[in-house]
Amino acid sequence: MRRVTINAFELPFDTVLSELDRRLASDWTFKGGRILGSMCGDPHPVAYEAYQRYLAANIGDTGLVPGLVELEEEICQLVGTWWGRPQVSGRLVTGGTEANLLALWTAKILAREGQDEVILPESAHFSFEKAALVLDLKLKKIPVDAWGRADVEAARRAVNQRTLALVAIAGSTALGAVDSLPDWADLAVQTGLFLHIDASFGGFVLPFLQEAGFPAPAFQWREGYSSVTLDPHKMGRGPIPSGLLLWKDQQTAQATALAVGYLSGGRTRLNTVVGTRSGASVAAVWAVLKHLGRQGYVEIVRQAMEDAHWFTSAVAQVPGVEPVLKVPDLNVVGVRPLKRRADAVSGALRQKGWALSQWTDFFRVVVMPHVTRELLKSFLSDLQEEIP
Ligand code: 0PR
Repeated sequence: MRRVTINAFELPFDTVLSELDRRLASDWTFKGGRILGSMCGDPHPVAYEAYQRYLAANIGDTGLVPGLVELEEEICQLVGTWWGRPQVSGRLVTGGTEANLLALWTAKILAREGQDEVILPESAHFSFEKAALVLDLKLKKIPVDAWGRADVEAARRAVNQRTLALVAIAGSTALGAVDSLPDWADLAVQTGLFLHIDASFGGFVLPFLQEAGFPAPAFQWREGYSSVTLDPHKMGRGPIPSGLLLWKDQQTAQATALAVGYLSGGRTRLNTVVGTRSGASVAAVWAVLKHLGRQGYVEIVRQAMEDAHWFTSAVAQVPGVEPVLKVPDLNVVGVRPLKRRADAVSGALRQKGWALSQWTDFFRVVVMPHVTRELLKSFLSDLQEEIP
């Protein structure tokens, strides 16, 4: 067993850091680039810097950090503007899981007695399973089409007296598929139901696609949207942890608020799941947004989409595999081996130094900024060797 000590001075500062480096040396990092299956990536250098500076700040104690509170508001307003609704209210949270939980919690508070079913696509992330367990809700899953997009008509048929909320996905976990958001918005308006959009992945891609020269599925905030999840720690180049929940307005955002009287700034209302929250994440996300600006994200998205399309066509040329979608909506590419099991192929590729994520009959390559064209070429040659 490893020896645990209570003597804080046992290892000198430098030694403990080099020991840390030694212990973690064989962990995978984004810097090496060979993590192909992750929706996270290396944060922008300005995020590293900002995060370190404000590591000790707790934005959960709002009275202590009015500056950070203002930055959080600016983050929400800026991202809301990119989504076509600057008047949103939002919170920077730990990621998509917490944001989705917070969204469904909001829906539950606003619901009538007896409403406890959430209608969502079968492509939804497993965070909704957790949210349903925590909030004691039932999930009603509807099928997706050949493009991985939810069948909104099936959702319409599934609505009944018990329906509490609708969830649509803008960038599915497996294939980056974007549901037909205008149809979901119409359904929400017609039924008066709470509609949450999970744009954890697509949130920092969709607003920039058109300018980057790619067809953009409709995403702009419409009447009917109640909340949207977007994760800076996925395509936003923010630090881990950073997720974002945007509510349509201040009133909706207040549904989960709890009055807390004893904190140093006086009586305040806190509407997040967690109490102590990372001020460093807020500072770092603000810094990345301000540094990259709209144009910076357009360039990131242009590169990622060019490489994703190039990779999709290249996979189509490799005998024995096929891209799951002929044209991906976003920079996520599913690769289906035709004669071997997907997990066997991804396992063999892992031996060659590539980290992938796999589903039953395909594996996923997420073309994050650290996944360069050179790297994809080298991956393809290993894939070709593996698929004779
Ligand atoms: N919604 C969608 C559509 C997601 O894809 C994810 C995570 C979430 C919500 C939950 O977000 P958090 O993980 O931030 O709570 N999707 C990634 C996935 O399952 C999570 C991930 C990221 C896994 C990086 C591994 C990894 O290396 O692929």
